[in-house]
Amino acid sequence: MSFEKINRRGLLGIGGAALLCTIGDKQYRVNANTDIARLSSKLSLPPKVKAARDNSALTKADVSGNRNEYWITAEPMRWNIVPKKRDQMTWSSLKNRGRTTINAYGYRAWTPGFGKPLTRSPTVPGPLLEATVGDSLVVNFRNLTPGPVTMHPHGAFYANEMDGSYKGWWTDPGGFVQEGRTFTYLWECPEGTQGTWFYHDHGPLTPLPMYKGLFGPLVIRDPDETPPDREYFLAFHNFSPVVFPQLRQLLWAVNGRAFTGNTTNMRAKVGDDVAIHVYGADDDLHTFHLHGHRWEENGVIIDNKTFGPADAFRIRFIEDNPGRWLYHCHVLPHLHDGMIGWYLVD
Ligand SMILES: [Cu+2]
Repeated sequence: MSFEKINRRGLLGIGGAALLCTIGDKQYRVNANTDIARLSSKLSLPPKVKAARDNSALTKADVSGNRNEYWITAEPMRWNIVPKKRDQMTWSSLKNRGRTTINAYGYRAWTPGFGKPLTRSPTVPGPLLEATVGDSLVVNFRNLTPGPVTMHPHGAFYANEMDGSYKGWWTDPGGFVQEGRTFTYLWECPEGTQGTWFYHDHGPLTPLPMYKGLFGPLVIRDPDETPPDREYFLAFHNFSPVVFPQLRQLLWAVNGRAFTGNTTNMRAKVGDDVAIHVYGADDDLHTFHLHGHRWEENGVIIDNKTFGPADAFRIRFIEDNPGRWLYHCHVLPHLHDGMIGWYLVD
């Protein structure tokens, strides 16, 4: 068995090129007809993955501080990007844009021991993972999708084997979680890890599962900071016809939905201490622009912030301006094709 068979360039090139995405210095091809189950069956198992038992048994001694434990699945699902079928701002029907329900992937949180799901279906983005400086995040991850996928965190501290990344021959079991298997990740949150982060798939099929919806917010809180009155997490990303054959056009999304009334409605009252966490979960540059408001960054007052892939940040302000406001990406085609939402202040 030749390890060279796992060459991802060859793997994702099957079926003809439609999209080239670059990770590091390599380009990968993805298209709408890419069959993940079929592709996965061609993958050879890296030796450490083959040798591993079903689970990495974490002992209590491994875990420092408070144990913040999660049970998370990755699952295939049907997902409607425009469930209201309308753009509320223009009150126009979006029927002319074609079908908006796709075969996506989502992460979903469960009660301890994978007892019961906490939401009716998986979601894009996945559930919020939360910790405070000093805590450990213990994430029991079960893969219910047809190909190997993982969870890889940004920001937290983790040992090499808890990276959740595919590394070819050197891949650890957490970097190649096969269908039906469970892996327990331990991610620590020592001083210096506080902030707004996110997590996403980083398995051998990268970037396909991430395009399909496998990402979600992660926050590590500073215990010395007063919690805000209102808090929102916004992922900026897209759904491409290159990955979803159901779509007629590329749709730009916030938290898995496109257009006002479909994307997250943020709400606050005058006087509230508001925190908005934003992260980029696709390949593009975006901006976060909020009407009627401004905030400080490095001593400069701004109302629009540019961010790129995997950038994450938080803005915070005391609400002083009631009304119906828009937030959106200021890259105009993104704005036009869905990357916009409401911020409603009483
Ligand atoms: Cu944008």
